[in-house]
Amino acid sequence: FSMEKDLRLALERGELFLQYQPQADLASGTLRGIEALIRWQHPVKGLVSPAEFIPVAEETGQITAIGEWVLRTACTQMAEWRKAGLPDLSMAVNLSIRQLRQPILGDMVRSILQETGLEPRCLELEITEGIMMGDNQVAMRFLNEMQALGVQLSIDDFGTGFSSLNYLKMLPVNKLKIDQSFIRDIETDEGDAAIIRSIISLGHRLNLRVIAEGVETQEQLDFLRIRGCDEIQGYFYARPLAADAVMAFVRNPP
Ligand code: G
Ligand code: G
Ligand code: MN
Ligand code: NA
Repeated sequence: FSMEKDLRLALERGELFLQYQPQADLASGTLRGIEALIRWQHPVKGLVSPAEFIPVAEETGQITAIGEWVLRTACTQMAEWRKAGLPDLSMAVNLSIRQLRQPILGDMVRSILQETGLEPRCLELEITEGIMMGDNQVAMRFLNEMQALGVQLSIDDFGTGFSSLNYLKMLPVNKLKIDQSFIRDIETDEGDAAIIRSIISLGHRLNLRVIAEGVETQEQLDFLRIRGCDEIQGYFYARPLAADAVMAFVRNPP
């Protein structure tokens, strides 16, 4: 089993697909956005986790083609749902650092938006703090271009990476996503609770929305709501859904 070779075939054979995880507004309890999450149904190995194959795709450069497929598929899907009556929500797509170092990424996003007719404000791009490391000129130009276009930007896994608050101030982002590792023991670990409170107030002082990931219980949700967190994502509200289950979820939310 060579993952690199199989991954090359995966795109051609249609083994990659997306799941969609709903995100809720904490104040109103309503659906606010959706994150697209890649999945790989390998013919022999079964379901392979992106945690396993995305790092390989980044190393081999295959992330370029895969990333373009993810963007096009997610935007096409969202444009379809918008036509079918889905309200004005955002579709969040994960970008890897390697994609952000490519000068053509801006053109790609713009042409995909044009092709699909999706409104720029309905696309949200998730980047990680790692973008602040090393030469980030290309990435900064891309982020500024996306902001000017009206595309939303968020920082994923916030709090786990190399975090320079000085860079955070310069990044044209709209939202912080608190990493799920801080949410897990929210009720028992005073350190995690303190970090969550700090991220929420930091985000709000910088005029950013704050979303918590990996919320699995009512207690975690209550903790976050009381502390003023804006949104949640996690199994408690909804698991990642197959595309054909999303409209049913929208019509009949929890
Ligand atoms: O969905 P799951 O928890 O299995 O995802 C594991 C990891 O894979 C997460 O870090 C997530 O951000 C990442 N991931 C999921 N979908 C994509 C994608 O389309 N592109 C990139 N670059 N990463 C993704
Ligand atoms: O790194 P990123 O935030 O993009 O990855 C999100 C990942 O977290 C997805 O792979 C998704 O499957 C997973 N996930 C989403 N909600 C929950 C949750 O409530 N609990 C756990 N353990 N994982 C979750
Ligand atoms: Mn993400
Ligand atoms: Na995350």
